[in-house]
Amino acid sequence: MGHDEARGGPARGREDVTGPDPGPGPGPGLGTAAGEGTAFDAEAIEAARKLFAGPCDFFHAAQVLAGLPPERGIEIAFAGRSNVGKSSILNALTGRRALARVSTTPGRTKQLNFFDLGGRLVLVDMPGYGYAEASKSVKEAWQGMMFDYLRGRPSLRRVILLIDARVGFKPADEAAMDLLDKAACAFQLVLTKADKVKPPALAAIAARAVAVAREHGAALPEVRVTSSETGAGIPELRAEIAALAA
Ligand SMILES: Nc1nc2c(ncn2[C@@H]2O[C@H](COP(=O)(O)OP(=O)(O)O)[C@@H](O)[C@H]2O)c(=O)[nH]1
Ligand SMILES: [Mg+2]
Repeated sequence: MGHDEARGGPARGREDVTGPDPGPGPGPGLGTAAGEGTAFDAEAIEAARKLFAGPCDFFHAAQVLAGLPPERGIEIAFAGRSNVGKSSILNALTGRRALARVSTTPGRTKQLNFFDLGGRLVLVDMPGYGYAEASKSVKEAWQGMMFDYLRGRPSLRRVILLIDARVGFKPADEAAMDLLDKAACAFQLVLTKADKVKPPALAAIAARAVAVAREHGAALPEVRVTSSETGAGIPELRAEIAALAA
């Protein structure tokens, strides 16, 4: 379908329009938590559902330094602390279990795992970070590996940075966001496990996330609030990602 140029985006890392149609206004409900939330019409939601319900095939695993696959299309990477709910949200987005199972295969958890979504997008499952007990050298190795990927990958259009709504921001998340800034790699904060947090606390962490996003040059202003358990926010996140597809 369309080429990159058709999207009119300048250098990656600074796009800020996330949906095809701003719609009548940001719904205040679950799913969006930003001053300028993007609403998606039913058509966009349905097109995204179809895209994510179609084939999604694992095709490559990389220890970054050892070799990334040739670029084959727009990449969207998922990152976050271990246990943030990354496997769960990948399953929720694609409506299947196989995708995340590949990524939990022993030996693959420290790799970048690449999935082809219908020939139109590449989803990249990044290794989890931030084990409290990890040594400094392990943390540095992880950062080096992540940074190598983030800064040298023109097809990487966006990183979805997951934050556990119950836990909030940890130093490892700050470090990850600093890396993303340094790599000029556009990222979006997405809160996970919204079902585990009562509405007032959820509103507070969402507001905090919007404030954090403002502090980071590479962060998109809009924050999404999701639950892989209830499906809240998932169709909207799908639509947002699908809007980047070729
Ligand atoms: N209640 C609830 N639990 C979740 C949600 N997403 C993930 N979890 C749980 O959080 C734990 C870690 O999830 P997982 O997807 O394996 O995290 P990963 O380490 O980031 O891949 C598991 O026990 C999941 O069942 C969610 O949206 N709601
Ligand atoms: Mg996982």
